[in-house]
Amino acid sequence: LNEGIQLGRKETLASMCDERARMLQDQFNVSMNHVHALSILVSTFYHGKQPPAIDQKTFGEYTEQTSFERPLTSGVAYALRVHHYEREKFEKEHGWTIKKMETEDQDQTLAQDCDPENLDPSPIHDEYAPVILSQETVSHIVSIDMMSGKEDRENILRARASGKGVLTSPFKLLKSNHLGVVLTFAVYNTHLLQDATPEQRIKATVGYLGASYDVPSLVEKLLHQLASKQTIIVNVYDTTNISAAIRMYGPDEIDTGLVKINSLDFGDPARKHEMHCRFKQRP
Ligand code: WA2
Repeated sequence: LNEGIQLGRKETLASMCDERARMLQDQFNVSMNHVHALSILVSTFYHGKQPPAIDQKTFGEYTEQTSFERPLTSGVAYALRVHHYEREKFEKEHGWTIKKMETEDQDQTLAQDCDPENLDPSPIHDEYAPVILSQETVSHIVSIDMMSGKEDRENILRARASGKGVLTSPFKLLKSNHLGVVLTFAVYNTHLLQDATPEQRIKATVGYLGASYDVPSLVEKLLHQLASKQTIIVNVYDTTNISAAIRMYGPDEIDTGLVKINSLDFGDPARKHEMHCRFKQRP
């Protein structure tokens, strides 16, 4: 009889975890597809028209009104590829300088609220990726060079060489107290064939469309829609480096016996994620 109860508990936990993992993965996939579509929108209406047929006002309104299409995201933005020889002209045209991203170890009191007005100009590099269009929710990143942040830079380089949507490891997003991830799609100036080489892709790159995911608050919102928060504890991990998993959501894991592990597919084969589910109480 006891064995039967144990088996029932195990099955209950497994089905609850499967359901949550599937929901999270599906919602992530849906928003990834819409971010991809946004990168085509920018390609068509910003780069495909002379002068561009999208400005900040249009992009801001469009992305705000379609935000329901991108569950789990906290905002989307577009960063333009600017070579150093174009910098002066670019800055004059936009009326602002390209800014360096504020990092953790820098003095926060000098740049309170990450107001771009208080940030330092980006030091000289071959190229930059300043944000020129943003959803209102992430307007604080406008004018910041996304290549000046380690995680954002790695994503940009990987996105443009691959032509695929790519994800960062979890890191503390600007103006957020939680760990989040950024999804990036490169925008190209020509129609590239499916089998274009990385070199052809890099050469044709004109910008980067990105979305930020504030994982803890957005996963919380998702799981809240389901009852049973009282029954099970859910954790989400980035397990790309199996010996140093990063907890993205949920409390410190304590051993309560039974645990169900589901792998999550967030669409970037270079990153691995898992959901761990446990009962709150022992039987
Ligand atoms: N978006 C929002 N908050 C952030 C962030 C980011 N990156 N990086 C750090 N905090 C415009 O890949 C291009 C968005 C980067 C895209």
